[in-house]
Amino acid sequence: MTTDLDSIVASAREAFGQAPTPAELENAKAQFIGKSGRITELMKGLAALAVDEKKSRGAAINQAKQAIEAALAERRQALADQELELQLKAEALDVSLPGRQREPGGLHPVMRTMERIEQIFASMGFDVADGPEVESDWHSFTSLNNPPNHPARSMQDTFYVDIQGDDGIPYNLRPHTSPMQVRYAHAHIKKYAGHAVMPEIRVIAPGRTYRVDSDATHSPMFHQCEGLWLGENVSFKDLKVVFTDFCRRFFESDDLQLRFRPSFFPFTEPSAEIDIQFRHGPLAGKWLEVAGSGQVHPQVVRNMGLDPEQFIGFAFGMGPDRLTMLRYGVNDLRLYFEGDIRFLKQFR
Ligand code: 2NM
Repeated sequence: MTTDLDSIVASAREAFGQAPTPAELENAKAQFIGKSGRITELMKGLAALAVDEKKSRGAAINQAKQAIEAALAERRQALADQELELQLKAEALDVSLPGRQREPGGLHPVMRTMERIEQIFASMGFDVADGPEVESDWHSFTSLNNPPNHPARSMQDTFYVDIQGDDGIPYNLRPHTSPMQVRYAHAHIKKYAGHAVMPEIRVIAPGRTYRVDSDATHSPMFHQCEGLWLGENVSFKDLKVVFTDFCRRFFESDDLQLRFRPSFFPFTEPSAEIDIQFRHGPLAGKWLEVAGSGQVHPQVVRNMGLDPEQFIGFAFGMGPDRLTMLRYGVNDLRLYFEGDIRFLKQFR
């Protein structure tokens, strides 16, 4: 092969090798074996040569052309392989990636508190009662000894709904769970009618309650758990024993102090606020109000369908939302309602 042909083949190889895409490779091909490519031009020049020369020169050009075509085919294959490789890489599944996850859920911290309260009181022989959140005026107020014009009955304090009771007074969203205690007492009496003896009443009523109150420290929906123990000889001493035991077990602290501070509620007489104090930990030394309580008023006992000469006892009411804040150190009530996973997952 003559040197000019050798150098054409060499530059074709180089041009093909440098073509980064199939389109650019086809452009490079045109420069050598296209219609006016360098090899094609040499072929055209053959016509002017003598027969002998034409034969040998033609064979040499053909050889060069075949070499160029071979280089072109090789490069085409290389580019196609490269493209396939890239495509496979782009479409590849990384089987080592973690799958899409659903994290395990958990009980809301307030519900955990409710369950703890229920467990502790159940272990002391208390039944757990729940019932309607839309209540009659009689169950929410009258039966609990609230006078007719008591401010708790006002629309500023209590939510009313467009359902009227037989007495013509609208139903309300219960502002406490005591209505359930009254309902429970009636059901208890009915259940044991005709029995020689009626067991005493020991019940807690946990659940949602509602008041027209909404700011940084009050939610219009909150939780309450009230307790009631009525029997032949149930005294304030029993209230102290039961509630002290409850607090020590709930807060898992044996060195916790209780204080009963005189107070007033329409449904109890006498009445007391219950304060607790820790001796250790972040809340040590401060009296913290955790419940209201008292001896059930004789009129309320009567409204429950019982004879106050025969049945006496105590009731108490506490707020699981606040107990949860104290137990876990939650500093803002609004965290309960925001549904922020970072807050909630700490309790699961
Ligand atoms: C409280 C405080 C004091 C209470 C009274 C009754 C019932 F039904 F027996 F009358 N249940 N709960 C009561 C007593 C609730 O909450 C602060």
